[in-house]
Amino acid sequence: MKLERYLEGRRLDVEAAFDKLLPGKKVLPSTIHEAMRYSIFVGGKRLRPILCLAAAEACGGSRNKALPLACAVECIHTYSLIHDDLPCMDDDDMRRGQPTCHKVYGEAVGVLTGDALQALAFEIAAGSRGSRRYPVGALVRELAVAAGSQRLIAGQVLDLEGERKKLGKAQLVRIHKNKTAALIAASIRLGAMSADAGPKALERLTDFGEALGLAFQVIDDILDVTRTSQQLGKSAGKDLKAGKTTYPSVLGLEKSRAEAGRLTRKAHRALEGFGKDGARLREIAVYLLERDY
Ligand code: GRG
Repeated sequence: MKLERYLEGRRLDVEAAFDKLLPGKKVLPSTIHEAMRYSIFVGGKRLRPILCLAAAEACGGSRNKALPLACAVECIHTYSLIHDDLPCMDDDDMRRGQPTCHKVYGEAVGVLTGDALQALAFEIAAGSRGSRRYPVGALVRELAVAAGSQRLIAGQVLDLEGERKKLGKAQLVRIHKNKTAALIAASIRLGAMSADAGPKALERLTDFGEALGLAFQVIDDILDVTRTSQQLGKSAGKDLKAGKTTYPSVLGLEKSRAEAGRLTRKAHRALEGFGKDGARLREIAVYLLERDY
């Protein structure tokens, strides 16, 4: 199957699952459930859930079994975007091509929508099926660690503290390993864990996820300076305005592109032991390297 069709098919699977997992719009209090549905369904590439499903397949597992975990990761991601867009953080009006959650529902409901999606992520993960090596508690823990104060939140704190300071490449990498790569790697690991991946396969996929996550962020930084807000569906040129150190500001555009290529090759090398089973993940890495939104 062509990659575009695969991505579209998996996106639809994830969205159909969400329709069942999210409380209905009319469930009281309806404001919060409407805002949760708005934020999930407004758009998004569904990269993390798709990677979770593709990793399960690469390990010989079933997509259906991994689907709740894929949705749980997307809940954490969407909550982080909602909170990141709040006036006390990056203060943004546009996300996924539409007004941000707090612009539509107000700041207080924006905070609560993020909170509710985070709680829902754990509810969904707790209701998923574990495998022989990884009982459901291990899956919930995996998600909690990736979303917690030493990974996703750590990245956000370091990012905020780094504003208007000149950071070096090592500090930049530290931010993005936590802010971006940790959740991407966890998405992949969760898919593999649901498929009962052996320790070696899980280690390889962790290396793949970490390299891919960093490559994804380098490209994100490049697009922030080379694309318009309309093309991105979020405010472009934002990093510069916020006084943030980025890959292009440290390395320049040319070297940043080379860095993204280097990281993608590193991700590919991690997949070598998978042979044909790793083909989809390999293809997704190339697609992300070449993306223009
Ligand atoms: C506020 C707890 C908290 C964390 C914030 C994820 C994050 C940390 C902030 C969001 C802003 C940002 C630029 C994060 C880096 C990760 C990233 C590139 C997110 C955008 O992910 P995409 O492009 O978004 O996959 P879609 O909308 O396609 O899902």
